[in-house]
Amino acid sequence: MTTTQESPTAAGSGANASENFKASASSQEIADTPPERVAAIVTDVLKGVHDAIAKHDVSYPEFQAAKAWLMAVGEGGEWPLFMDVFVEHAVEAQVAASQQGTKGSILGPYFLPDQVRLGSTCKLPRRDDEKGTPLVLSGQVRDLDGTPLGGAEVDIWHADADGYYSGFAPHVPDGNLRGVVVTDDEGRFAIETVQPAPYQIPTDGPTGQLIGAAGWHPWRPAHLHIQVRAEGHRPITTQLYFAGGEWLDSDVAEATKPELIIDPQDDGTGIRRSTYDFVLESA
Ligand code: MBD
Ligand code: FE
Repeated sequence: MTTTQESPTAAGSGANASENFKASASSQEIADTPPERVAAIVTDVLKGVHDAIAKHDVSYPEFQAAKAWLMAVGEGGEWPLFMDVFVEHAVEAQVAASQQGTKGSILGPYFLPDQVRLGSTCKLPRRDDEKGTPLVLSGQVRDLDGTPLGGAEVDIWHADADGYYSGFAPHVPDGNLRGVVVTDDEGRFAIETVQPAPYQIPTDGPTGQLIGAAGWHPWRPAHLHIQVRAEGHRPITTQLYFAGGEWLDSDVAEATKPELIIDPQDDGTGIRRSTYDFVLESA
């Protein structure tokens, strides 16, 4: 078979993010939702399911196929992947409605806490033979009123030039292309890394099988994940995308926003450079 890029296996690309989610669940905010609200939300979710069954005259074999698929998602550890690809953008839109400053985007399943802390001008950890076009992202973190935020944390993680994430794809060393960059006194940072590739949902796992069965495509455009944190300020979780990049207009996770597209330019030495400033709201 000749394809420009091999389809990643679910295990190889790290679709199984369940263990990471469970391990980080203590640091994540898990709601203690009152019964009336649980009832109200779940009633509407179930009504959506019941309505779809009636509308499409769903058969018993289709109902059993759905159960088998749901079991496979759990057994394959793909609930974080499925939820973040197909549901998280709707939650993020609710949060975004009340957040000023830099636009947010979804966290996704591949964030890892406690990565190496780096100075304001830095190079992300990478392999000696790391593939990919050099990329430098620089900018400033500021308050809504323009005050530079020194000592802010720019937590960045992204896929490599083949679309794989460290910590999830077994062949990529831990910590690769991840770091917590601390801004200087003027809130500035300059991060050297490599251009990531688009991300393909693994086609052999249940999420990929659903995508195939529905005739959709399994791609996210190339992106950098970034979470910016500063004392006394509301953190922002976002992603940056690349102008002209493939899948920008049809992200399977529906997580792109026009304000989050950068357009790095070659500086004449083969390094692509872009600036992006992050603006945080006071907490
Ligand atoms: C990703 O890399 C990602 O960012 C999201 C949101 C879902 C799946 C893979
Ligand atoms: Fe991602």
